[in-house]
Amino acid sequence: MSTSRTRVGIIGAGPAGLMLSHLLHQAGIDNVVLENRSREYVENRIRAGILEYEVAELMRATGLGARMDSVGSRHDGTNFLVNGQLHHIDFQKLTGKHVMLYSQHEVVRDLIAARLAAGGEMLFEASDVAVHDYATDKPYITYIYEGTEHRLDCDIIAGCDGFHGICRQSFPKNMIVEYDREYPFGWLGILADAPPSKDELIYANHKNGFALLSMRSPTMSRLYLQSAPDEPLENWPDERIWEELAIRLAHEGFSLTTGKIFQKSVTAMRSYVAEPMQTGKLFLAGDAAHIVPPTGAKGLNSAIADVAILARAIEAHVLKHDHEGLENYTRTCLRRIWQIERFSWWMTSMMHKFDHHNAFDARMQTAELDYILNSSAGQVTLAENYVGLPLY
Ligand code: RFL
Ligand code: PHB
Repeated sequence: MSTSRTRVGIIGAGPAGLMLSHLLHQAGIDNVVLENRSREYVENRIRAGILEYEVAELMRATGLGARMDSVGSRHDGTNFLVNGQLHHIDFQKLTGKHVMLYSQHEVVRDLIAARLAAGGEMLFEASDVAVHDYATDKPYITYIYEGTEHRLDCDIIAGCDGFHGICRQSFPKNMIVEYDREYPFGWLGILADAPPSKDELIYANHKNGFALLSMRSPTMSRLYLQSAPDEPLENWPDERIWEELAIRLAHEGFSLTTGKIFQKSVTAMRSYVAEPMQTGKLFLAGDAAHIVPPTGAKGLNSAIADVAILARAIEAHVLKHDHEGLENYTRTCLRRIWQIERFSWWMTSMMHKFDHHNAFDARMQTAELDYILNSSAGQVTLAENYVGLPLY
């Protein structure tokens, strides 16, 4: 077995692991990223699209703003469609902030490019990754790379390995308390070669179910339909998808631009939080510790927020021997995470069709939307959460 050493061993090259690596490098703290998939795979994995205001600012402040500001687009507001009536929420007017539309896989590409340019060590296709002795001051990670077994000694291990990763599962038995909610629906998502039918997103509450119009570029649309959580894709030939989107998104003056669908997938929806997010020298960040339904566009953003907090805490620990940030890591993250969980659950509850709703429940949903979209206090609540709560 070959042995090497670094300060921080990072497991997972998603947005959380890569951003942590980038932030630590900028603070002068060496680190190694271990990822079990290939670089090509992670760079092409289609997921989120919206960056909160402060996440976009963090990208800019750490030298990652150039492509985001040229290829991405700034959204000063968004739309809610209820009962065929469009309501515009003006983030800029309500909060002085905006969001950026920029694909998660582009963020991942930018981060990988920045780490490579800085000579960062990232090992893709590392298998059998396992964490050891994290309850001591000498934790280490073992893995197999190019057929050889390796051992990486470090001071701290960051578990950024997503919901199905090994780090959370490596916590001592019965230590983690899990908070979980599964929703009785999923989202059928498509990517299509079709110019976006609107300049900003449309979140639609329709009697047939939720729909979302989003986009990736001036020639590419990203659209979603509420479906069963395990909806078979065979039920949805392209024509049926376009027909249903046209029904759910219909309103005065709107016409849906269609085009060739080149990607189709179904994602089940859940809310999940694991407490605590740390044990000894092992720290979880991003989807490894929590999941939100995508209705609030928060998954990627909360992963970045965790590692911004973790990087600061590691920096204070390593450079100033100030251990408070690391000791309080779970508490600091979870306060923000629970706010995000609440917002994502609330947006999901307000915008979807629930089959178990009776006539009263349905009226409650309509009344809530009426209040939120028409009262200035309601609009501020929505906008403030959507553009993102402060990172720290
Ligand atoms: P990631 O992105 O899952 O990255 C974890 C990385 O760890 C690797 N890994 C391992 N590496 C080594 N050894 C192991 N044993 C490993 N096990 C796993 C994985 O290969 C991966 O590279 O987690 P991270 O960094 O915390 O980032 C979180 C975000 O990716 C996630 O919250 C969002 O993408 C969620 N999400 C969405 N969020 C939004 O805000 N808006 C969206 O529209 C949106 N759409 C989505 C989504 C998540 C999806 N998933 C999970 C299937 C659409 C989908 C389909
Ligand atoms: C997306 O563009 O994929 C997207 C945007 C907003 C959401 C979820 C997904 O709330």
